[in-house]
Amino acid sequence: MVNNYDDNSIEILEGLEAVRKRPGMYIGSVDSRGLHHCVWEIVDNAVDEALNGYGKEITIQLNKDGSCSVSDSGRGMPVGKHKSGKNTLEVIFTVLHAGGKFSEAGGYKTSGGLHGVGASVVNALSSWLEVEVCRDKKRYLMRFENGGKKTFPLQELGSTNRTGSKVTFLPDKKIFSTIQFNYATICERAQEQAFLLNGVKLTVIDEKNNEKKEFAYHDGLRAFMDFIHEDADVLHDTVCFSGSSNGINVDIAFQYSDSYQENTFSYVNLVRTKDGGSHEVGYKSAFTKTINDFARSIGLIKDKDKNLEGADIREGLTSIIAVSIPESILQFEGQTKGKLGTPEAKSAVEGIVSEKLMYYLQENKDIAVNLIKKMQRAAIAREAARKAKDEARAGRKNVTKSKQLLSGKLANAQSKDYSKLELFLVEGDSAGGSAKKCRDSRYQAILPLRGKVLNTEKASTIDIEKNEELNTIVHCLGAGVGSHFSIEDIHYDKVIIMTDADTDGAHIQILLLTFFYRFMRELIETGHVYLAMPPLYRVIKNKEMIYCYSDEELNALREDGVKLDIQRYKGLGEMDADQLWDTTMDPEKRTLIKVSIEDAALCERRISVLMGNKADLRREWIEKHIDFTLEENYTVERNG
Ligand code: TTJ
Repeated sequence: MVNNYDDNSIEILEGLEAVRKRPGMYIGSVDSRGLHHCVWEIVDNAVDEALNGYGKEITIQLNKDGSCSVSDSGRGMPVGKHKSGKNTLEVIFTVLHAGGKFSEAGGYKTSGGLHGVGASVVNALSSWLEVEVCRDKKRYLMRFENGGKKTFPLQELGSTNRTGSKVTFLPDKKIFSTIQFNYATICERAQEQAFLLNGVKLTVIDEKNNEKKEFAYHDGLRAFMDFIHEDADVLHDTVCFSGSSNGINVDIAFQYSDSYQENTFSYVNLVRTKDGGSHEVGYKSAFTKTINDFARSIGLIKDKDKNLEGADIREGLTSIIAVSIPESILQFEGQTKGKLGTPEAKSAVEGIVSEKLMYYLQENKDIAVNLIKKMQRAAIAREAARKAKDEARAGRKNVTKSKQLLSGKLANAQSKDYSKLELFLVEGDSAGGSAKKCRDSRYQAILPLRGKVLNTEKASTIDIEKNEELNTIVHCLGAGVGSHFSIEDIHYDKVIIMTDADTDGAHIQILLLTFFYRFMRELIETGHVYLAMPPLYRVIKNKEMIYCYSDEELNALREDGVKLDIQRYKGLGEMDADQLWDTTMDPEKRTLIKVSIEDAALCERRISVLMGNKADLRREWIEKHIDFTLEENYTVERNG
C-alpha cells in the first residue's frame, strides 16, 4: 500500500476504483472477451509507436505465472516529469484517458470502439502491473499492485543500449470470470494486425507450452486475401491498389472466387468496421460504376441495355478495404461504433477505386471480360429466381402445400411467450421422435431434420431458395431470411442444434451454422444459436449411473481404480426418451454451447475451408471439432 496520499492520488484512486466498480463500461465484459480486450489495449499502444515509425517488432508473451507481457522496440515511453508534477509514466498508468495525451501530433490513434480506453484501465483491473522502459541508455521500472496502486517511485535499473517499452500485467481474478489467456485467440488477432501493418513483426509466445508464432508481412493485404481464400477456388490473382487523398490513405485488395457470396472486410486505422460505413459505400459505388462504364466501353453492355446491379457485380467477390484517417476527422457511428461516419472517406475511396480499377480492367482485359460475363449470368439467375417467386406467390396452391409439409414435421410448443421458447433442430427422425416424446411441450418445439442439410456455401441462390429443409427452418423461425431477416420477429429465444456426437453430426452442425452465418447472421450475433451437448458415455460406477460428456470426464472417473461399466453412445438414437431428456434437453441439467462470432475474418475462412472443395481439410477440422469449438469460437453455458 502507498502511504500518505495527497489530494491528487485520492482523485486518481477514485478514478481507477470507478473502473473496478463497473469494468464492463470500460472493457465491455469481464469474461474471456474482456480479458483479451486488455491485451489489445496494451498492444494498441505498441502498435501506435510502430505506426509512428519507431520500432518494427512487437512481442506478446504469455508468462508461466499467468501474466501477459507486451513489448515494443520503440523509443521508450516518457519517464520525465509531467506538467502535473508527477512522473509521466505514472500519469499514463493511473489517470483515465491519459492515453490520447501522449499520442503523436498529426498521427492517428488506432483506437475505435471500446479500444483506446487507455493503459490505466488495464492497470485498474490488474492484481499487479509492471512497466519497464529502456531509453537514454537507461532501464527504468515502475510497479503497481492491487488495481493500480503504485508500490514504489520510478526506479533506475542500470544501463542499456536498447530502447523500447514493456508492460507486464496479471489480470485480477476478483474482477474477471476467467484470467486464462488464450494463445490461439491472441495469435489470430496478432496475425490480423500484422496483415494490416506492413513491415511490423508481431511475435506471440506461450511460455507455458513452449510455443511461438511470428507474423510479419510485406504485402499484407495480399497475404490476408490468400489466408481468407486458402481453400477457395479463385478466378484470378488478388488485385491490390493503394492511394491517398486529402490525408486519407486507402489500401484495397479484391479477388473473385467461384462462391456465390459477397464478403467485405473493412478497417479504419487498424480497427475492423463490421458495420461498414462511408469507406465501404465509396468502394461499392465506385466499383459498380467502373464495371458498368468499362463493360459499356467494350460493348459487353449495349446502349439500350440496363446497367449491372451492385449485388450481381459482387457475387463471389471478397474485398478488403483498409483506410487510415487522421484523428481530427474520425467519426464512428452506431450502437457498437462499428460504422465509419467520416464523409471524406467516401470520396477518397471512390476516387482511388474508380481510377485504379479502370486501369486494371483495361490492362487485364481477358480477366475483366470473364468476370463481367459471370456478373451477367448472376443477373440472369437472380431475375429468374424473382420470377419464380412471383409465380409461386400468385399460385396459392403451392403455399398450402408447403404449410402442410411443415406442420407434419414440426412439433411446436404451446406457450406463445417467445422469450421462453426453444426450437430443437434434431438430426434424424428417430431422435426427433424421442425428443417429441420427452420434451417440455410448453416451451420446447422439435423440428427433425432428414439427412444432410444443403451446403449453402456451394449452392446457387436458386437452389438455396428451393431447398425444402432450409425453407422449413426459415418458416419455423418466422423472422425472414437474408436481407429480409429481422431478429425482432423471431419465434424462439433459443435455436438449439441437436446432433449425434460423431463426424456426421459435426458436419450437420457446420452446415446449419454456415446457413445461419450467411443468411441470418444476426441470429448468431445476438446469441440465439446453441449446440446441444449429448453425453459420450454412460458409466455405471458403484451401482451409480453417471453420464460423461468428454473423455476427460471419463478419465477422471477412472482415477480411483474402481471398476466401471462403460457404454459408449454412438448417437442420440441410442438413448431412450427419458435418457435424452435427462442428459441433453432438461434445462435444469443440460449443457449448451452458445455459438458466438468473435472474428468474422476467421469465421469466413473457417467456413470456406469447411465448406469448400478440399475434403481432407474438412475431415481434419471435423475430427478436431469439439476441442476447437470450445476453445476458440464458442462459449459454454453449463447449468446444473
Ligand atoms: C511518446 O512520445 C515520446 C516518446 O515515446 C512516445 C510513446 O509513448 N511511445 C510508446 C508508448 N512506445 N511504446 C508505448 C507503449 C508500449 C506498450 C507495450 C504499452 C504502452 C501503454 C505504451
